[in-house]
Amino acid sequence: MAAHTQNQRKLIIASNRLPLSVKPKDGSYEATTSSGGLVTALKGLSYSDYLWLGWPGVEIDERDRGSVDEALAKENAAAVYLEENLAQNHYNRFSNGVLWPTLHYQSEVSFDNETWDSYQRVNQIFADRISEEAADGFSLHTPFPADDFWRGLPVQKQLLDGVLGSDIIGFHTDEYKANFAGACGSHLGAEVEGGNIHYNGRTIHFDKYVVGIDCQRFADTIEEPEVQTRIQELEAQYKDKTIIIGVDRMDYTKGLPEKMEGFRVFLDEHPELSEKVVLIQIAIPSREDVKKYQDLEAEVSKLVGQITGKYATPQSTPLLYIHRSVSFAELTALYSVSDVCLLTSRRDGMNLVASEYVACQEARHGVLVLSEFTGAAAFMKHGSLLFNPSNADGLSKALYDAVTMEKKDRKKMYEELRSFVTTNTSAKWTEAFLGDLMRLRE
Ligand code: ADQ
Repeated sequence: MAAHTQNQRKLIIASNRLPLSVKPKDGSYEATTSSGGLVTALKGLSYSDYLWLGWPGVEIDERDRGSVDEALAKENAAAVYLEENLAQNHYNRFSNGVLWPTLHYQSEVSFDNETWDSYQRVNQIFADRISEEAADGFSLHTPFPADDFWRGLPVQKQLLDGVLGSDIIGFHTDEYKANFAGACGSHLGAEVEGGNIHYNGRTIHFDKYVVGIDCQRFADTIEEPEVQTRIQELEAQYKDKTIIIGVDRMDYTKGLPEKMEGFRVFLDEHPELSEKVVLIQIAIPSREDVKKYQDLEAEVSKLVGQITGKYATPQSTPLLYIHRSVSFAELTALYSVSDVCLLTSRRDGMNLVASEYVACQEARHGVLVLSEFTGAAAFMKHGSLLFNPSNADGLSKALYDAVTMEKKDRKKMYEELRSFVTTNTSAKWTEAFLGDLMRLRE
């Protein structure tokens, strides 16, 4: 969500979690940057006069709030304080348990009135906090699903009605945009006309805003001496191997079990490659207190064990699994030395890892093997090998084609990807979205 204050040109950004974590330090508090797609997408923000509002991620005792406010103010941020139980019901149970799966085309959700009530209360607390705003915009970072998935949600009309309280609504792709417009028409009787939705006597602008990354940040990081040293170390260590990289939050939407199944089929079909390739899979811990995510972690660990158990030798393993966060320098070095990037999302609003990989491949022209169910596939289809992640044979084939692709074909496909990623940056996205927001206000 983004808004401009009525009297000033200050930009207000509101998201459930702040892009910062607060921790006690030396009797006071300190704020450090946290990770995720939204944080990355807004890294290129060219506005310096902004305030980011959100929940700090933990319950903060009333008497400590002054020092937390102080730590956050230094980072252009302010906390929306929530009691632990309310925050858990709102975030883990309704947002992660009902909304997130529905938006990612999953029909199995467990709805109950208590969590819905908490969700509404938290939204009211946020709304009160930014109530002086005149114009505001809503940007959806997930897919918006086809109606068969959306209409199953008992409170779908209330949610649509709430989102239509914005003046401008942004989506990643034409598909999500069309699904949303269709839902507003069918369920609320709203009238859709070009890029506008007419509802309750108001006109709401909605559009596709292509989200991107700050390519220069990656180019600059690659040039840093310690990253160059790390790149050389990795190249020496894996000089006889084709490196396949995967970077995903540990989330069922990212299709990690599907990736492991497909990789297993790939190795079963091409056992001669088991000592010639290595899949380095970084799975960033996410939503670890939600049971579904704990089960997922156990499932992925089991599959990793089965694959390495079958194919690792005392000298080499075709699979390296890293279930923790890695530094930005290390991430950049790994992207740079990899010949292939494998992304297997079952559904993904966009997927910025695809763009980050491309930004680090100026020299190597690596191949992007990309699930057709990512938003990114809508834009990067000509430069990547697309596949359906539920089809392990198809995944294996796409991976084999990537690993064995000729240099000249790699270069040709890379040029396509590069042109998309360098044109559609995060700066361009914020300018387009905020530019429209400002035009509407005026
Ligand atoms: P995410 O689901 O979080 O984002 P994604 O777009 O892949 O997914 O972005 C993940 C981000 O986390 C990347 O920028 C990546 O570099 C970063 N990251 C990876 N490893 C990290 C680490 N160790 N430490 C810190 N950061 C790390 C949601 C939607 C996506 C949509 C984005 C943006 O689910 O579909 O593309 O928002 O709109």
